[in-house]
Amino acid sequence: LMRVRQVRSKLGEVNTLEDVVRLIEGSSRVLVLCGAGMSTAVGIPDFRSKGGIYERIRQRYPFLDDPQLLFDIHQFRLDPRPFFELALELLPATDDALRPSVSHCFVAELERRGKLLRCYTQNIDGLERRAGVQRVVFCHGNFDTVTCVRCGWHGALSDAVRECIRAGQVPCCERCRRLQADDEDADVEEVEPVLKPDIVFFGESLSDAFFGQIHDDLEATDLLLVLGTSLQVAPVAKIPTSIRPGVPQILINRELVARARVEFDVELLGDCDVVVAELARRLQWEMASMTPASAY
Ligand code: CNA
Repeated sequence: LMRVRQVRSKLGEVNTLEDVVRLIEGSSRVLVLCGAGMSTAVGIPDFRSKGGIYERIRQRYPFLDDPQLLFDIHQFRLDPRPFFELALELLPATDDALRPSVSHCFVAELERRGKLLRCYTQNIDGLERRAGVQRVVFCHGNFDTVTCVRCGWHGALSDAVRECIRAGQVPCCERCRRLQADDEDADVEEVEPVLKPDIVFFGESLSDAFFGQIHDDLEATDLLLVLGTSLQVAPVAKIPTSIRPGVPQILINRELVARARVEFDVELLGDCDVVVAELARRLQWEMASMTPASAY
């Protein structure tokens, strides 16, 4: 059952799904730009949809002017507790409970077929990697590692740290703790040695991986596929307007993306898993995981 809700196109009103199929067939350097909408089907809420994380923040902290403040680095330094209270909802499970979505698998399939130039993800759930995508740039970092805000110690997110966050506590740097315990003159007024997950907060710079790669990729790509993002967060949001003119741009999202709508050649509106499953069917790609979770 086809549930693409709306198809708009600068390439012509008819057969736009076929246009996209032909563009994918003819492309060898697809740049995928994706966001939280890729993972909602597997149970991770996005930021801005109804029932999403921003709505939960508004309910939980009605006195906050802006839900974004929970992910603001200055706010985090002042008080990291609200972030960690919410991190539970963004923290990927340790086990295999969290499976990549059909859309993640579609990106992996693009790569397997030698068509993926790069996947730029704003997501921090790491599901691209779990789906097997290797040519991925985590623009906003991810939860794999943590850094001590006081001493700069950097390491993997251990099970102990994960447990601590799951228990609703603020994880602290053991190294700093030991030094503090040994040093009787320690200044108790010093910054708390909080372990901050290496995700990019508002007010922080994007990963080096992003800046090291994006310029070349903007030049090299021959097709842009934007999946499950409201394109509200710069500089990632500027990718569609920074690509060479003439490179086709496709949006696959539940809703139109207001700020960039004039940029897209085709807008396939609907659940991204449903849309990419239909594309895969028309491309005659046999893929193991091509049944949208919502179909069950
Ligand atoms: P957003 O602003 O919440 O936008 C998500 C977009 O996806 C919206 O336009 C939705 O309509 C759309 N959408 C939601 N579900 C689907 C679906 N099943 N199919 C198609 N479209 C859908 O989130 P963005 O990614 O644009 O914002 C960037 C932030 C969100 C990044 O910095 C992320 O780190 C952050 N984030 C990440 C995760 C994650 O890692 N899974 C979860 C929540 C937030």
